[in-house]
Order: sequence, then C-alpha cells, then structure tokens
Amino acid sequence: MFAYGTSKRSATVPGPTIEAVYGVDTYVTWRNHLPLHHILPWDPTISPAIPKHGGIPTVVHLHGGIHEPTSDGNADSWFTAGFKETGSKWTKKTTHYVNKQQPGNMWYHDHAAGLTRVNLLAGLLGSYILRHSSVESPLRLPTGREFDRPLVIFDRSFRKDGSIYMNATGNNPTIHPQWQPEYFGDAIIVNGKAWPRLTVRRRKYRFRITNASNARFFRFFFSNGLDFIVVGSDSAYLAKPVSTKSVLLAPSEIVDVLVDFSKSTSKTAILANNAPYPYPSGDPVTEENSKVMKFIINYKSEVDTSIIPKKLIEYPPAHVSTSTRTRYIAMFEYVSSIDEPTHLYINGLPYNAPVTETPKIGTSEVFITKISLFTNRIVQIFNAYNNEGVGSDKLNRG
Ligand SMILES: [Cu+2]
Repeated sequence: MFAYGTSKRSATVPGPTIEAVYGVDTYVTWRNHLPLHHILPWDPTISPAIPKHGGIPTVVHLHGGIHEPTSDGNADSWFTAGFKETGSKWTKKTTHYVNKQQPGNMWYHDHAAGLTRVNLLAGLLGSYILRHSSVESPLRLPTGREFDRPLVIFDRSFRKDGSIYMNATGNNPTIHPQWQPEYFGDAIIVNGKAWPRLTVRRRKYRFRITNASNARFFRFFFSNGLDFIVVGSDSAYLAKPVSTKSVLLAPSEIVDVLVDFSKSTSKTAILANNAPYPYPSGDPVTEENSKVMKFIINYKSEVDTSIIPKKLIEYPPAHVSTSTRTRYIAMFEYVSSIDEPTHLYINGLPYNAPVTETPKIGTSEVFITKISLFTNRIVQIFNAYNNEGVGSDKLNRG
C-alpha cells in the first residue's frame, strides 16, 4: 500500500483525518517517501508524469477546498522523493489551506498527472473536516470522536497475500496497453477494513461518508430499514435535514448523515449497497460488494442530548441575473473501433492544450455543460477525478 502519515510507522489508509478550524490556517509540507517503482500497473501512453530520474511522482489535492492555486495540487505540481524532481507547475514545498469557507467535509488525495487513478488505488487518500463552532454548535448535532465519525468507503480486490490486485490489461490494449478508465474491486472497505463492524449505543450518530472509489457508485440502505437523516453534502450543509431510506453516492462525493440507532427494532443493522456497477446499467451487486458494514446496537437506552434541528444552514443562492458570462462546455468521450474509450476532450481540446477559459475571481458565470456519452461510464469518470484534472484545474490555470 501507499499511505499518508507523519511517519512510516503511523501511516494509514485512509490517511489521518485532518481537522481544521475556521479561520485558522493549515500548513502542510507533504513529503514523498514512495519507493522507486509503483506497486500497480500504470500506463505511459496517457501522458502521465514521468520523472527523468525515476521514483513515483505525487502531489496532494484537497478536494472541496477553497485556497490559492499554488496550494491546490495541480496535476503538474508533482514532486518525487526529496523534491529531487518536480513537475512544470510546482512552486513550493508547503501548502497553505486558509480554512475561510463554510464548515463541511473535504478529502485529500493524490493528483499526479496520469497517475491519480493508481496512486489513489494504492491508498493515497484521507478525510479533511473543517469545523466552525459558533456556526455549528447551535445545531446540537452529535459531537465528539465517538459520535461524529468519518467513514471513508471504497472497493478493492486483493491477492491471496493481501496485496491489492488490479488487472494489468487496458480496455484498448493496442492503443493503451494498461489504461482502464474504470476500476471495480470485489470487497468493500470502510476506514481501511473489509466489511467491519461497530458496536454503537442506542442514540444518534453522525457519519461523514466519503465515496473514495475510483468508479463505483454506492446506493446505501440499512438492512433493518433505519433512516439516514442527511444534513450535508460535500463541503456544505443542507438548509434543513432530509430523511431518506437510501443515499446514492458517486465517486468522490461526500454525504453527511445522522443515524438514530434508538429507532432500531433489531439488535444489528447492516449498512448495505445495491448500486449496479457501472452505475446505473451495469452488473448487479454481489454478496461481497452488497454489504458494507455491520452495526451492533447496544440494548441499553441512552440519554441523548443531540437533536435533529429543524433548520441547518442556508447559503445565499447563486444569482443567474448577475452572471457576467455564459460558457458552453462540451465534454466528449472518444471510443475506438471496439467501442472502448480512448480519450476525453473538453470543447475538442486535450488537457495539455493552452488555457481557453479564464473566469475572474469573485464573479458569477453560467456554465452550460454537455456530456456526450457512448457509455454511461463517462459520468463516473468526470465525477471522479478527471473533472478536477481536466475541468476545474484548467480554469484554475488562468
Ligand atoms: Cu478530488
């Protein structure tokens, strides 16, 4: 595995959860201690970062963070061990996250050009929570390490010896020998464990659930019919809680939910998944990937001072009338003669083409986006990593 941590011994997958406080800067010097050779197959034909002197390039992107472009983990800001070699956009060793946005959930992950797919699979990902106590305490949601927990969920396949397995043959082997636009693993992993269980008290909990899969959607539900009370989506709260029996989560999305185990009529509850893969018209889930996590619910009733508030946080709406411009963004997936994807372009241009869109900070614009699909695969690809790699990063480069 590749893992984030403050030392080799304490590194974990997912990496340590970074808890930031509104208005207090976070500075992180990310250092690269990755080995000389990758543990997973990668493809030299999709323009990955390839250092001249070897090593594995990496750079960290904080997904959902609002901060300066030089701290954003541009795909070309990669660096190798000891900062021996750096990508064309690399500027500095220490990233600066200002933490001046609304409280909510983000995640950090590798973002190196052409390698994000495999570096993430190898384990380079973790949660980042921004807290703002004067805004959040009045909500009286469940708090503290025991009752407010991040759940980072992804799918992986393993060899018998426990190492990660990834098929090394590309979908278009004559064009891209190893590149597969999607990865689906057999087992479901929560916070680094396959099908874990957690004993919970008969009360409300808050779970910040990140879908850190490369391509798998999850449609979560509880085997005993418990509700999810959704309070947030990605890095923002909803205006008011929404109660639902199932939650659909695309790759890279984060849902923030409350679960009230005092409402359970059974002793156990299984967090399950029934999203076909690829979503929505792929294979049905199997025994291995339909079960996510088991909760064992304590018998004893509890005093629970947390509440489900009537209102959460309302944000000012985006005003279309004050927008300065409308842009048309067409995303297109090209396929080979065997109907397998070969590459993705935006407005007919590849990622490394010169910048065409240069919106100004502080202005509002309308983007009309058209995604042309040969398969439903592209929705997942864009929702996952290439959206940042190709879409918003491209805009950031201006
Ligand atoms: Cu991301």
